[in-house]
Amino acid sequence: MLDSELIKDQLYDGVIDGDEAVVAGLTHEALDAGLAAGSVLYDALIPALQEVGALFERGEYFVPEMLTGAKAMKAGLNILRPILARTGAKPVGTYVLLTVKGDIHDIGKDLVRVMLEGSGFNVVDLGVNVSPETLIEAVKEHQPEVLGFSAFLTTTMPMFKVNIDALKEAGLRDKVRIMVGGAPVSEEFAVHVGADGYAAEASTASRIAIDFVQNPDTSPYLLQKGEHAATKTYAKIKGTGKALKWPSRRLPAKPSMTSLERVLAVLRHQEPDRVPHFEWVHDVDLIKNMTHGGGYWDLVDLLDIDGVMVAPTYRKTSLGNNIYSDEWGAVREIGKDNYGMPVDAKAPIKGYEDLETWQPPDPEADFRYEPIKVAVERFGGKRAIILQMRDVWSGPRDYMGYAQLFINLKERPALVEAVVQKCVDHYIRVIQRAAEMGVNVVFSGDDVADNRGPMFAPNLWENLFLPHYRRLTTAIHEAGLYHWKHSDGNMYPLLDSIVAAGSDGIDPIDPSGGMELKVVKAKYGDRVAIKGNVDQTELLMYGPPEAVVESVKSCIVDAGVGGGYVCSSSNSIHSGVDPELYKIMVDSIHHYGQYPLDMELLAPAKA
Ligand code: B1M
Repeated sequence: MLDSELIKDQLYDGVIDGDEAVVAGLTHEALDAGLAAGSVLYDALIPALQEVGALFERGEYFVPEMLTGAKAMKAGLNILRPILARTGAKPVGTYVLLTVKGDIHDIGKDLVRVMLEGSGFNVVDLGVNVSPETLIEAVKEHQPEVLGFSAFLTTTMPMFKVNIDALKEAGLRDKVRIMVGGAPVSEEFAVHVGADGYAAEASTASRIAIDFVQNPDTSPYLLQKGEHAATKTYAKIKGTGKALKWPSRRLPAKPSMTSLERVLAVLRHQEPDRVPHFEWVHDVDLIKNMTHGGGYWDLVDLLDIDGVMVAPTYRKTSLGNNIYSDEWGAVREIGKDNYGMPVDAKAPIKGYEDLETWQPPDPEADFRYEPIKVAVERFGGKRAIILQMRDVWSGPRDYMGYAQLFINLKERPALVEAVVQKCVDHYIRVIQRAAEMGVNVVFSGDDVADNRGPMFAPNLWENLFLPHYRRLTTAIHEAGLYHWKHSDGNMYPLLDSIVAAGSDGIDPIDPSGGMELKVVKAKYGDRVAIKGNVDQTELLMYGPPEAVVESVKSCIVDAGVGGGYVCSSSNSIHSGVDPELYKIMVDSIHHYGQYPLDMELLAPAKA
């Protein structure tokens, strides 16, 4: 008979390694060897998953390791569950979890779910974009001890309070503990909305939830309302009421460069006549509002935006109810911000067998290039025409499913690479054709990092993704174009390789990820152009206007000296951005960004 301690040690290691088959096999062995199901769970599986969470918190594990660890743990738990049920063991408690209405980010919530399940909770996951009405129904039906709300956007964080008010109105608020979390959420905000708990990480979230159930009155994590002085207003600031004063130095009647020359000068690390401006994405309704019903290209003219984004066409087939399928085989649901979010369960690539039939759309189809033709006719030779593409990450994310991609990175990296290969082959051909039509720059928006850093281990970047990334940048240069790389989050660990791979520009030097323009400028400014980073998570939403002006000035001081810099938001002009504040940002760039830079003018305003 096997030593029971040895089996438990091996089970523990199996979860740490994320090895589902090993954990399932050892769980059977442990039971056959006479170990109690409870002992297997509480002495091996639960401590192992807690260690996986701790490794993630310490930055030693990434999302793939966390998801495969949870999957392995679940393989053991599924075997134990019927036995535990027979012996009368009950779940730690019931936990209803959701991402709030208007928000479709799910992976952070999913990690919270796996940690809760691993800690013995019965989790009812309501998914993303969940309305208060659905929440109330679920609370009535499942009577959870704890409710968890995730929000990942400043615009959706107020839904915490809307949900809590709805619970109050339904007479349910006092029956549950409420926890909140998500990248932009803070403990202070949790207090502000009247939640009971907040956690920055998934593993802490599950520890607090256990505490809520076991020590409902004395939990040390219970937020002490009133003890945390709220320093932020969390309310829309309407501005200070004072009219903004622009510097007395007059704008030249006629700029000495075209927008195209300006952007190209930046890409060659030279000083243009003034700091250019363009954005990766503008919200459709904001465009309509600013142009009185016009489109993106009207906005470009209205604000004198230097770079024009244009994407190839991929046809959609409507499936009704805001759901459509696209030419890549993905099924998408249109939500807030008009984002066509892939429905992961319908992702076209589930396994190697799908690779034989799954093909990217035909890059030779002429209709794909219609928007490019029109953009070149309207703006060619005057403004920089920027082809909006992807590079190595978003393809597998959308065609395998986000969570499944992370799992595949650990379990089937060759499958992921095959998808990357096919996507990049397609992009290269599209880029070649677009180059022939007069495009100037390729801009690839592919988010591989969050606030902590890259979402997967560095060796995967080096060995799996980077070779294809290099293939892409080489093809872009061979087509006579420049490449601008966009990724959210803390990109510091990847920048050396991205710059070495030949990218010509970096965007948006994300301040939420702790990145600083002046640091990137000092280290890479002689090799790449830099774009960013006026904060869109609060400043461009709430102001005040004077702070927007000051932020533009400080960005120009940090990154604009000597040229090589495009001033823009720190992500996109999304639906929460105030059009007036965006206009003030653009006007500030025009007024303060003229070369030679006037450092006196750019000095911070006296308080
Ligand atoms: Co979006 N996005 N996004 N995005 N995206 C963020 C969140 C953003 C911070 C990027 C940035 O500005 N740097 C920004 C929000 C800024 C803000 O408002 N404060 C943003 C934006 C602006 C947008 C769009 C508006 C962009 C646009 O279209 N113009 C749009 C909005 C769509 C919508 O929801 N309506 C959008 C779209 C998308 C994609 C669809 C492309 C994709 C989501 C895919 C998906 O989720 N299936 C996406 C992604 C991937 C991101 C980033 C890059 C990464 C998010 C992620 O998966 N992180 C993100 C950048 C960033 O975070 N810096 C960004 C990995 C995950 C493991 O971490 O989510 O932090 P995280 O979860 C952690 C903790 O927060 C915590 O535990 C988890 C594990 O430890 N936690 C909890 C989470 N929930 C918790 C609950 C708890 C307790 C802890 O208690 C209940």
